Amino acid sequence: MLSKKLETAMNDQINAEFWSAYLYLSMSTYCSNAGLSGAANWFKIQFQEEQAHAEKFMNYMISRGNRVTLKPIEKVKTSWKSLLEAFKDTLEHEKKVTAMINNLYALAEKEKDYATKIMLNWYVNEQVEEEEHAQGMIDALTMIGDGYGLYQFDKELAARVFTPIAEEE
Ligand code: OFO
Repeated sequence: MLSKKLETAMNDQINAEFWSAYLYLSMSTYCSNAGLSGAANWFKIQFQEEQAHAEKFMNYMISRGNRVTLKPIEKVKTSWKSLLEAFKDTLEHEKKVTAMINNLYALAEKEKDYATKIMLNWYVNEQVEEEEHAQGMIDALTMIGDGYGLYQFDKELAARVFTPIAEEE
């Protein structure tokens, strides 16, 4: 069983993952309204991924005999000036999530909860990817600007598909 401190911190993390999901769903609807259907798809997949992150934590807590407590989800931003601004917000948000995961890891280490440390490795690696993807989008959008480049880039984002987290991970 996780300590009370870890249980509380993990419940906060579950809330943060659902907040992330809600943020990306909001970005998806913004993109749909802006005529960027590919980007809308990209953020919709991101929304699904964040829900999967929350569920992975929930399943872990239940397997350790802890109580999952779902808290209210705070409101999110609903409009952006451009797709570039949405991805800049994405990167800033993911940096905050990385810091939260690192804090969780440090707590697990302090409490000598080795199983939790091993489980958190997946999230540590995932955050490297999350930041890399957001930075990649910012770099691409800065390069292509608006107009035809953006039109083509949006088509590429339409190809993203959701991949569930593998059982053993
Ligand atoms: Fe769950 O990684 Fe983004 O927030």
